Amino acid sequence: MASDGIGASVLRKEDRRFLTGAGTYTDDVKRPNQAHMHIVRSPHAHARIRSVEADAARRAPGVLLVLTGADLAAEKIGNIPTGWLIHSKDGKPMVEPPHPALVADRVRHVGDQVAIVVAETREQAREGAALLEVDYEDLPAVGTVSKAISAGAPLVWDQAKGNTCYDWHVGDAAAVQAAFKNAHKIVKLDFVNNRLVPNAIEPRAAIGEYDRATGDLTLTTTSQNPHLTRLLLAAFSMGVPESKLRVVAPDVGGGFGSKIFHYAEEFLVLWAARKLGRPVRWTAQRSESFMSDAHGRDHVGHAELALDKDGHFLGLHVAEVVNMGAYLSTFAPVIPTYLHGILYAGAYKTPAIYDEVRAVFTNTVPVDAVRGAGRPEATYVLERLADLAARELGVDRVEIRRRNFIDKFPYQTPVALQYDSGNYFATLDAALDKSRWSTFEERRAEARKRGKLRGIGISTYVEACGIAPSAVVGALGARAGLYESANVRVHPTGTVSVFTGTHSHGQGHETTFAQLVADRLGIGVDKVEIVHGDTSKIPFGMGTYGSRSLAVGGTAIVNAVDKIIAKGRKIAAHLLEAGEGDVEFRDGKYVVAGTDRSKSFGDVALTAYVPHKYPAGLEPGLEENAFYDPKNFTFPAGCHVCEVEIDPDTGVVEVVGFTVCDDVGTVINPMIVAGQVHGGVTQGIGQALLENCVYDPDSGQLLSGSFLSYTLPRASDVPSYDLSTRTTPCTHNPIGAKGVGEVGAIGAPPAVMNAVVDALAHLGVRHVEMPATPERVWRVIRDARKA
Ligand code: MCN
Repeated sequence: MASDGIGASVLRKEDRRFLTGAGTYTDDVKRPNQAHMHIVRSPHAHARIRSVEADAARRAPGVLLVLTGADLAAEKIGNIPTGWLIHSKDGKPMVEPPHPALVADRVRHVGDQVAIVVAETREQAREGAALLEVDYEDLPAVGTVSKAISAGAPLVWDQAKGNTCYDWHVGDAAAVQAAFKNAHKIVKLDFVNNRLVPNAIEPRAAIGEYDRATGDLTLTTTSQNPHLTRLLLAAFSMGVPESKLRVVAPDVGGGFGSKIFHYAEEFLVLWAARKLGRPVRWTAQRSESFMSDAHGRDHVGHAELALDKDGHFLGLHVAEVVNMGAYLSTFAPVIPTYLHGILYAGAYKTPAIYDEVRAVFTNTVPVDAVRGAGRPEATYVLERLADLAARELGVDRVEIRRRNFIDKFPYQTPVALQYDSGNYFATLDAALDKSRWSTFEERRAEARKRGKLRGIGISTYVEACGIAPSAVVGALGARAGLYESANVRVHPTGTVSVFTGTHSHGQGHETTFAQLVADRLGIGVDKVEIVHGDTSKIPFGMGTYGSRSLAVGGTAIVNAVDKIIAKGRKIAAHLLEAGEGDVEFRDGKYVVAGTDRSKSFGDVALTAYVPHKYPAGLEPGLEENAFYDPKNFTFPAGCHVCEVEIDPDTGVVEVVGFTVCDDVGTVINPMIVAGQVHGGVTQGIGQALLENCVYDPDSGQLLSGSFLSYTLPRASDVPSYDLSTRTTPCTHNPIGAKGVGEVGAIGAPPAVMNAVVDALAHLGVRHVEMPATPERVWRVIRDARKA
């Protein structure tokens, strides 16, 4: 292993610019003659637009352009499309309502875009917008899932009866019914998976530019997925070939899923720029982010687990209603279906599983992927059920998991997935050991002396990430392929530029991908540059989401590097006057087997570009492309153990210990992997204890529309984590890597909630809903004591 190759905690190359304030985020990009866009957003959750009076706004100082939904409709500009088609149980396609970039007739959530005002300055755009008069006729609204399915609920879309978008299922209903008939015990759980606002540090921003001479359009945007954005703009709204449209996602300050999607604002800045012949920019205010970034989670459901007398899981039935919001965001339909229902096997050999998912429209911001996306929701239900089953059967919580663990691989689950590798016992044992699980009761007793209720919780999760292969997802409704691309360009001096279709917005690809290449080529990490986020430079790529970048994008890179090595072998063999088959490539050198005759990678690179002594018939140059379509998902897994202390007088839950042992396959950079888990666990603790996006059920008003009412975890809310890994390599990619970007957010919430319930179990508490805020916990304790 090179000292900075695979397995080394190389410091992040990108941090030099980030830590010195030299990063270039979209809002840092300034253009000569730029104009500023302000978006007029609906203050109503549901209203008919009677009229828009724009004359005063148009006459306001500095205002250059005002455009409304009527202008959009007049130009017959296409709607924002959805990337996945789900079919209901009865085979019917989901209801797919139009999603215009500006609304002309009926607004459907607070924050819906009604008009844009473009002016010389940001302030003038805002002041001009204040003069725009929109006459709304308020309509009855639906603010929550429960309201959406209630009898006589107003309809968000007339064509979606009962507000239903689709009614999907996975698994075998009859097998589950049979399992329940033979059960010794059935454990039941009503659950809510609380709605989250993604809240990346950098708000969304976009700059549109139009070159009148060439007709070229450039969009600079906060995207996790620049090629997808280009494709959707070219095909649906801008009406230009891809060659005329460049999308650049420069440094992006976090996304957590919310920047995968194509948003209206990306079209609006381009549209306005083309009309004005000037660059047009927009950056969201934080309050705008709350009402326009896609949200996450938001499930309400009921689950039942059937067990035999020894605690073996026999069957699982889950029925849930999930929120789509007012429109279908880019990947919304797939999140609570193929990224959710198929996760209900978890780490267990449950032979029969059936999940029913009814997706509903509400007058709220669209709901789509947020870190974990569908998988935390399933893991939460399953891991809460495992704990409840243990308690109700009188079996130890750890023992019930061991008894049900999948122990042979590959393993075919009853809900479509085939796990390729894993060792759930190894991560469990390590986490138990490191968390000092066996001596917990001493700590509980000590805490009680201080008046604190201490609890410990466990979750043993499995994740499916790097969603694949394209043909399979295509059959399931994906309207895109899920491969990844790489271009590897070796320069004459032997340095390397790698162009990847993935996008890094905090994950450290510039370092880990460089390690991957450096390791393979036997050169230093400093010799490798990673380029991403610019459609004019890189081959068509699918971006970053679903913890796919290393397993899918990294494999494309490895495959391209292997082509480089193979071509280099021909050049080296010629230089060494040896047969190609006799030349080995190791530690950065081509060596004639069994001799000390060799040529360095640098010598070969130079020869490729100065081909004076060169194999006949071989092209000069050293540059290769690869597109990689994975054969399967990867299946990270692991064990999270959380310890909490609750103050019974205030209901405040303090996380006092958090231990994680994950299996993410071969680890490229342990420090970066730890950082990923760290961030994910913190978001998981946030979901469990603090974060809750609340809409008023009747008015559809966003009640938690700022950081005054929406709580993100801060450093003081979390302890130091004990993080470790145990490795079973992925069997179907050459790196052996599984994803890590979301594991923390998946494993953590049930570990925290199981700890909270454990702390309160002696009071007869069976379940506490997320987020376990002080008020909620205080009420639970009060009610339990009364009872
Ligand atoms: N890695 C590694 N060894 C492994 C697995 C991964 O060294 N066995 C490294 C990778 O090379 C990469 C990082 O860990 O540098 C994360 O890799 P991966 O699991 O492939 O995830 P992605 O790079 O595809 O990132 C997506 C994932 C998702 S889906 C969300 S949401 C998320 C996350 O990453 N959003 C993030 N982590 C985030 N981190 C930051 N800082 N900001 C976000 O918005």
